[in-house]
Amino acid sequence: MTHILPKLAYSYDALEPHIDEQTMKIHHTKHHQAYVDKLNKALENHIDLKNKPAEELIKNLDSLPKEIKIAVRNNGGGHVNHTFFWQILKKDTEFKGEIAEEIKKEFGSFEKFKEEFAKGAITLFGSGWAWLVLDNGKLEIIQTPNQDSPLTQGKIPLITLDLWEHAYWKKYINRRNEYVDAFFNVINWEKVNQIYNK
Ligand code: MN3
Repeated sequence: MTHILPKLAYSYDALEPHIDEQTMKIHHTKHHQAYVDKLNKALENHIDLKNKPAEELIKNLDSLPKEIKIAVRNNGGGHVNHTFFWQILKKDTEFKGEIAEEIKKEFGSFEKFKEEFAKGAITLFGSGWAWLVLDNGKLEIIQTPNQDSPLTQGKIPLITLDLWEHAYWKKYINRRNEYVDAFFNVINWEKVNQIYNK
């Protein structure tokens, strides 16, 4: 099995004006593609690992041979994180369903949740991701550096935001806070609710 770049379920301009077309296109066809290519390269001589889904590799990083662990952590992580990120993006879906109820219960209100998530995203030092995850059934906002995935920590991702500069510099320059604000307009709540219910 060779890992391949997943197709997006929408066009590159579907998230405008919040995430611009050119950023989406480069992010998907160049950045994400590069993680896929490097993951395949790392697994080239590991026939036993080639057929495993990337999520499995990331969940079990510690069991990987030493010589490819870092490459899989970075590039397998990059592949898995981006694949997940694309799925939870859609413009103008409604905040509702079981996940909305759970968020209101855990954080007090949607506004409070936004505040907490934005704080997690803005305070991340350097490149990485902000996440809403399920940790033993409890909602939690966390950060991961680089391309590290919550899957490695046994947590289940529900929402994520790519905070590498390549995800926003074209439109937002150094204004990460504006990018984070805009993100709340493109969370695909239908999808997040589906994942939560699974
Ligand atoms: Mn990225």
